[in-house]
Amino acid sequence: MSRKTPSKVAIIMGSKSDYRVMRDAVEILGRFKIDHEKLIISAHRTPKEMYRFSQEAHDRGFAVIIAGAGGSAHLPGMVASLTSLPVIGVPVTATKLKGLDSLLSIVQMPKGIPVATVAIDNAANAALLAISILGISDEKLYRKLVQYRKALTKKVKAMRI
Ligand code: RP5
Repeated sequence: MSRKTPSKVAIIMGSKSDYRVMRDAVEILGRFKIDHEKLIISAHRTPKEMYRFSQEAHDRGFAVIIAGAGGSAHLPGMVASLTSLPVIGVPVTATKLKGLDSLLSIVQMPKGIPVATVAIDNAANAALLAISILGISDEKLYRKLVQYRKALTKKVKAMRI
């Protein structure tokens, strides 16, 4: 199926418990007025739903998928294996290994099936990366991102010790 330039972002996560981290992505996408959907999909506990979502994501108009999971975090990698849309993985702190388990699960993808992995619990960066991707074909959005970064620069320049 062919589509117009898609601009919707999917924010998926393995459990409701991941939302305390993933809400940062929701907040950033909201601030940039990016159309998005939040879904709970578990690689281990709802594998059939994960498969269906991944297969349908392109036709549903998603341009980027942000996937957060903790522990043995297979969700981002499995979704990336089932769709050619860009997948950004967010390692979530959920176990006694404090997110390192999740980080290594997400980042160590085999050659050919990439997942863009952000820092542990850094869902905000996942959203900003998604916005950078969308900004390639949306000049207005790109300019907004430039302004956002200018504000960060200003903030740091104003820092005093
Ligand atoms: C992972 O297990 C989820 O992504 C979550 O981070 C973790 C714990 O899930 P719950 O036991 O809170 O449902 O699959």
